[in-house]
Amino acid sequence: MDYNHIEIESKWSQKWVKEKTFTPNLERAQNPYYALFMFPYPSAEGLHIGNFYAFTSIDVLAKYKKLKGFDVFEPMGFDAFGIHSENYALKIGEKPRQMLNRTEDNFRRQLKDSGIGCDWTREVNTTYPEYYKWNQWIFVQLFKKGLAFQKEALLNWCPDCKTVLADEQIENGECERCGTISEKKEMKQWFFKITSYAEKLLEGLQEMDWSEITKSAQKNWIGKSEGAIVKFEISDKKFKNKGFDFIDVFTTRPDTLFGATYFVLSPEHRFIEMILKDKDYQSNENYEKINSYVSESKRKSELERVESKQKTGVFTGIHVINPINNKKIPVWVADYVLMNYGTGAIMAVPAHDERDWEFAVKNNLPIVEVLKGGNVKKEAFIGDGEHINSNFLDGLDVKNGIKETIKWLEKNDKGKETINYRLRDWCISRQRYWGTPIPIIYCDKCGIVPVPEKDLPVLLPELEKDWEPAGDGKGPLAKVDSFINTKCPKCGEKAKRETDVMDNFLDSSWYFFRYLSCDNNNDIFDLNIGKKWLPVDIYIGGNEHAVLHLMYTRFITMFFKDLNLIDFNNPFKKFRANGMILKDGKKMSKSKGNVVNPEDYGNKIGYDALKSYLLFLGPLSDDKSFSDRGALGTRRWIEKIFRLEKKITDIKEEEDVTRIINETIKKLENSFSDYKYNTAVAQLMETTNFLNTKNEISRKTWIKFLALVAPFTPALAEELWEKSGKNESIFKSENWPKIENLKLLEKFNLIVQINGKVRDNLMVNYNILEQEALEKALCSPKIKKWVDDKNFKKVIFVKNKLINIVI
Ligand code: ANZ
Ligand code: ZN
Repeated sequence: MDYNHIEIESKWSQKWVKEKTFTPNLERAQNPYYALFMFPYPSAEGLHIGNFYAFTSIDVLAKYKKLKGFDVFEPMGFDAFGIHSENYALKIGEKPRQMLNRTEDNFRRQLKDSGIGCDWTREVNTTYPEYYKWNQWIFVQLFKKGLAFQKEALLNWCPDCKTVLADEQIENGECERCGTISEKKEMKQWFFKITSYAEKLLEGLQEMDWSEITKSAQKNWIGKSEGAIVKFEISDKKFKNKGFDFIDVFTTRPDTLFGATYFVLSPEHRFIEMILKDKDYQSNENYEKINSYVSESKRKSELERVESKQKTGVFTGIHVINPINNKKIPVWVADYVLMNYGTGAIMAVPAHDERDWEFAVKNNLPIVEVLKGGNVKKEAFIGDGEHINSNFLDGLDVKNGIKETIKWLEKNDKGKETINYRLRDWCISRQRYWGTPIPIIYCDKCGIVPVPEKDLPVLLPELEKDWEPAGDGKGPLAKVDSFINTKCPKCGEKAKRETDVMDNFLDSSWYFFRYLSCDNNNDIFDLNIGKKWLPVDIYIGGNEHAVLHLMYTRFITMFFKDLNLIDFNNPFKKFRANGMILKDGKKMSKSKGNVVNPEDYGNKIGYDALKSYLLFLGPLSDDKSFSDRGALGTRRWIEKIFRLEKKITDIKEEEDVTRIINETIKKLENSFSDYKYNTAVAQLMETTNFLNTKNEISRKTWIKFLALVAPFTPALAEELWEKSGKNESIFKSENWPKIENLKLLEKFNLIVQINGKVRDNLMVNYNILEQEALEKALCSPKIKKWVDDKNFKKVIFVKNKLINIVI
């Protein structure tokens, strides 16, 4: 009776799909539990082991909850629009739709084969009009509330992908997708005003039961800074009254204002743009220097500018007035000041800011100490201390200095208290083909008009050719006359459609709502079903999505709440970030040839073995190293379970067996609640070995044991469950075993005597048997002093009380 994983696993995976074992009744469910994994980009031929691990981590929990009597919903879909899919289609020279038909089939087949318990009746696909209609609906709602808007912006541009990238899509100055160094380009784009939710997004983090690393990544990304805006008047008459009487700076340290000895503008600052165009300035001796410096720094990436050890910059020849002491200070341009933070201008306080100090020393600018405590001739002093050289601030510490300065600024109309966020608005426009068309119409008479809801969806036309990005800053739809030309919904005159498509991070920001009502054509989702099932109970996925996807889902969820669709702000009650799967300690990559393809292992050792091996590798959040040897070990464990079946007889369950089953139940429940699946699998292996030492196993034990292994090795468990005479799936009713004879879990203090004299106390299991008690006693150092393994005459054992060794 060899264990044939191919036969058993394919039998059960087909049966589960056919019998809809994992399809809950969403309307009638009594005990809803929504288990969600991040739906995949089908932008490869098949499943990646990293995704597969995250899916498995959700699935094992879902199956456990099902055995505990929950109505579990574990949906699956495809995040198939967007740059990932389009780039893959470009790479293999196929049209996206055609490519996806194949890859999606393959993903689906692999997931079904692997026995992941998805509800296959409610698949969602973001490229279907039934779905993206609602992306457009969301866009229109945001537009109506002033939260979708257009602006000219300096954007990150990937010259290789030929598209605009969001800040989050740039890693170390490079396009996250293709690794090309991103550039800056000025373009008109659509944005979502996520910044108006900045405070709410930050505050919400506090009560969220999410992985700490994810929460802290979000916190940093939002980047709240408290400080002040300070207004500096331009002192040179020539350059005043050109829209720039004052230039604002953002500072977190208004208390250092007396130490502000120079002023710095970012090269992209509008004031610089203005003076470079000014006739008067063009004759200024500094014009050439400034002009070439500005164009030079445009070529640098933001990261280069921030991290560069050599702080460069040039003097403009212009001055501003420090409002607190009316001193004239020089205005410089330097690219260590970024345009997209604060106001793009700073007051430089070299005595107390490291960057300013370096810059001042290099350029011979004055350094004025305004806080006691350091030696500002040697380095910037950034600690707290007593203010000096600061008039009415003298003697105050930093906190009070800030308070008093803000009071002064506000009273004298020279500035005000401000909070600044690092978070930027979400650029939603993509100059690409493979995405949701932005539902906007431009009319010469009426201006910008959103497509009326009744006319949604705006269909993405099927393009036979010229769907590739052209690199001219416009999307391929700009060449499709039948798409562009339309009528204005307001006045009926000829009008033109927007030709950009949306960032697919919108698609994935709300898909878990749609799973609940994927057939509903009237509403984005059914509110009653939503009420019952949301928020999602558990969400697992990679932490690389901490500031992209997971931030956007929170934003859109908050927006839904403001639309009164739901009454919560946090979409996921729990989120856990999973670690990476490495191969033999190294990152997997095609070039190294060490990529683990789940399907290969499914075929070789079976999916039950593969999944339980992945879980056995370590706690959910850790990075783990996959090895073929280890995977084979798990396979042998499964065979061992399969062989145990021979031992089943009609005996009564023995007490030591009840005890170990109880311990297993407890261990497993704990490991499910703290996502340490590895300890669960280890315990199950131990239990298996224990049962293997027995000549007979009772039916009762067997039934309990099968339920315990079922979340980890579902096909094997079903097969043995059926063999034991059950005719309904193990997952169909509440089969999770209960702890019996609670006393068996308790421990007590066993007194250990030598010749009737107490020599030790040992905490042992209640109802411990004589043999085990003796073994334990003989291991104790205190007892070893008196006896070794053999030199005793007899043993007196009083159950649950004492053991007396006579020597
Ligand atoms: C004067 C000052 C004195 C500053 C001092 C710091 C220390 P966080 O905390 O990150 O918000 N800053 C403002 N805008 C900037 C920009 N666009 N590019 C580069 N630097 C900029 O940092 C706020 C501080 O960073 C601000 O406070 C400003 O320098 C600088 F002893 O103003 B501070
Ligand atoms: Zn019109």
